[in-house]
Amino acid sequence: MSRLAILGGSPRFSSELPVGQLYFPSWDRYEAAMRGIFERRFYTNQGPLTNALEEKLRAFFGVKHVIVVANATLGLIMAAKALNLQGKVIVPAFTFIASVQSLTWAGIDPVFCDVDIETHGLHPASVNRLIDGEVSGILATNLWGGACAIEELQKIALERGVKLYFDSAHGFGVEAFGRRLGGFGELEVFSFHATKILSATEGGCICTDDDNIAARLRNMRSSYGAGPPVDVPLTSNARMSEAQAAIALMSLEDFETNVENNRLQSAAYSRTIAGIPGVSLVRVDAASKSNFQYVVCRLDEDTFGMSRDQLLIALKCENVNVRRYFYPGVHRSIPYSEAFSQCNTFLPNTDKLCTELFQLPVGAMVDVDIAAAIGELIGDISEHAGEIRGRLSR
Ligand code: T4K
Repeated sequence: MSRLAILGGSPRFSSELPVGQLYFPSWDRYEAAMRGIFERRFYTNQGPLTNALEEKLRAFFGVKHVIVVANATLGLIMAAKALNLQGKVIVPAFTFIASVQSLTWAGIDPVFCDVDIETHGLHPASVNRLIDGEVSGILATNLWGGACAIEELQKIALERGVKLYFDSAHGFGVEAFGRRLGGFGELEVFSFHATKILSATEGGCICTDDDNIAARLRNMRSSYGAGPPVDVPLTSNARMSEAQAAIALMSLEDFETNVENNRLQSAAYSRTIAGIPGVSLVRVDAASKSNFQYVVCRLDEDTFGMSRDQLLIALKCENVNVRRYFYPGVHRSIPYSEAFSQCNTFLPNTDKLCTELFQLPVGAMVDVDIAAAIGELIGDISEHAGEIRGRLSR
């Protein structure tokens, strides 16, 4: 075993290994796609590639409408407006800040709700308790290539007369409760950011079976309105360009291969991490099929011998760029920590997950051997926990 970098050895990896899918098609395929755009002289505003992508995604998701957008953050803002949400919306604080900020941009107050410690999605009984006369909606998240308690949330939304929609930024291609994500609730929003399993470099889409919601979204997306005109409160520019759509189409062609690579890497992590005391891989059991987009680990500080953040420093020295999604909880982030200070005390599962979880490299920049080597590296670090703690406290 070579000496750990944090203790004076050389880094185990010569270049930085990132978290995130980072799919790049071959140069030949990219060049051919860009040539087509140049030949047609058509960059953006619902060109042939964007329309082809929407068509293919409609079939993929099995939904009536797919509206591709510039990124999921804009998709979430438009979703809140298209659903005519007012007053307050229930949302987890254990999420990427964009979920919550979409509400703020739409003029809605977020009501933070704790998450289930297993699914990391909204805890249904807590949601039910928080609904009052001012709550008009629930924004639930499907994280890590898994799913939240979708069916229970649907039941609550129906009984209590509020609108349910999903931030499925991590959920492309995931199957749960007998179908592919995309068709649950009023609508679902997906991210096609470069770090996601379906990449448009930047991008996203909104799925819905509701004709009116779809028409409102299409009119909002294009600044000047598009498709049959409907009344919308505001328009925006959330158009996806032809270049983004070209990458997304290639990424869609390679989707199953990329999922399989993720699955094999996840299995390699699972094998090598299994025997290390204090570290465990988070399972996404609520999904019958995952996209394995994230390899999420939980660390028990007492058993492992050092904190999650100390482990991250040791891994960074080895050129392994591990991330703490999500940290801090959104309720502890500006502007919410000030305006919603009362929330600081009663989201125990959120606070626990924010201190215990970390994401390991997975995707196109990683292979099975690298995943196994990172798993073994975590084992080496655990064996030297005392020495590393001493080094970090100097
Ligand atoms: N809802 C949820 C639950 C989300 O997680 C997100 C986004 C959204 C909504 C909003 O979706 P978008 O509006 O973004 O479509 C990343 C992504 O920017 C963000 O999309 C994602 N979630 C969030 C969880 O993570 P960072 O700040 O961690 O990314 P960054 O730039 O640090 O990149 C990660 C690693 O990859 C680094 O090591 C650098 C490397 N990298 C990254 C890019 C983009 C590269 O080597 N090349 C690249 O091109 O936010």
